Amino acid sequence: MATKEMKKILVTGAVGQIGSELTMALREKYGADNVLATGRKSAPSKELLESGPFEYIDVAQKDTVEAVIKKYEIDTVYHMAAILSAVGEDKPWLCWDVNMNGLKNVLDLGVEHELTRIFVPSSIAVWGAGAPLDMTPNETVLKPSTMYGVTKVAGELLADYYVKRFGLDCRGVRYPGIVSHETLPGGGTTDYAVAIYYEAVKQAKYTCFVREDTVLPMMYMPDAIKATIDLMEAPFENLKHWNDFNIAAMSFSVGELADSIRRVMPEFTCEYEPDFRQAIADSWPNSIDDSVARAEWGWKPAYDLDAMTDDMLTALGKKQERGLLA
Ligand code: AKB
Repeated sequence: MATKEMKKILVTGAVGQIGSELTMALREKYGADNVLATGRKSAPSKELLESGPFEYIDVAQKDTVEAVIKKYEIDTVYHMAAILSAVGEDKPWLCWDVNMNGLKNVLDLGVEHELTRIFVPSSIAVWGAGAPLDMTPNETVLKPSTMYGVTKVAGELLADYYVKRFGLDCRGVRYPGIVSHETLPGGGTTDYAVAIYYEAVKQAKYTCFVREDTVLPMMYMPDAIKATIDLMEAPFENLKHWNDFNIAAMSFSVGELADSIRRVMPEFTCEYEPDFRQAIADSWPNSIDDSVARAEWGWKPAYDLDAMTDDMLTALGKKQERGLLA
């Protein structure tokens, strides 16, 4: 029987880039049987499937989410299911449906089932025209140009509203681009910062879809997982913000990223063929000020660019040796 102390966790979007590694970290921390991984369509990895429970749900269909909340006596949700920026421009109404109606369903179920806590992720996509590009502060103009950004601003405001109006405990961070080697990202603008490592290991060359001088805030997955769990563990009374924490780790241009790879692989070459994602990248900040997260719940990243590059190339090199890089 689940108690308030014994967390029973639901991860939506558990097959995705962050969700898949977050699920494994949560299973390690809270016990595999206490962490339900869910996805909509994509097949889960063998690791995800064999290490604990898995169910298919569609966050935009409230009854499918409610069914697993009841079945597994869920008290905590990490709501990672989302359509990202590039796919969101191709399918804006799907993006609205999944990101907004999906979030509202989860928040409503949080109130109806008196859930203990919900994680509501946001993104650097909340910014657009009028926000400072360098060291963008927590509090500033939020005028995104993408549908993804619109849903992330509205999502932050909606979740804050549920805290104030219904006393629901929800929290979230504004993720920068996340770099990782377990699960590929799908449909984001910052995906180039992952693809470049895969292509470096596979063929020592990469054609990037944004310009060489494009600078964006980025973070290595272990730091993203730590930020997520640390914020969820923070005492509520310490928080003055809830769903809109800036978190930063590093900022670099694609040229600097390629140089970091060349430190280890001098033969690596990178070419540039910018597409529609350049305009999205240009609308986002170069770097962000995360002093609010540092002050309220002790956020501090561990990885910089070269430490991340060393780890990524080692991990992907091992995958290559085992024939796991297609
Ligand atoms: C995207 O590029 O859409 C995401 C994000 C920054 O939220 N990675």
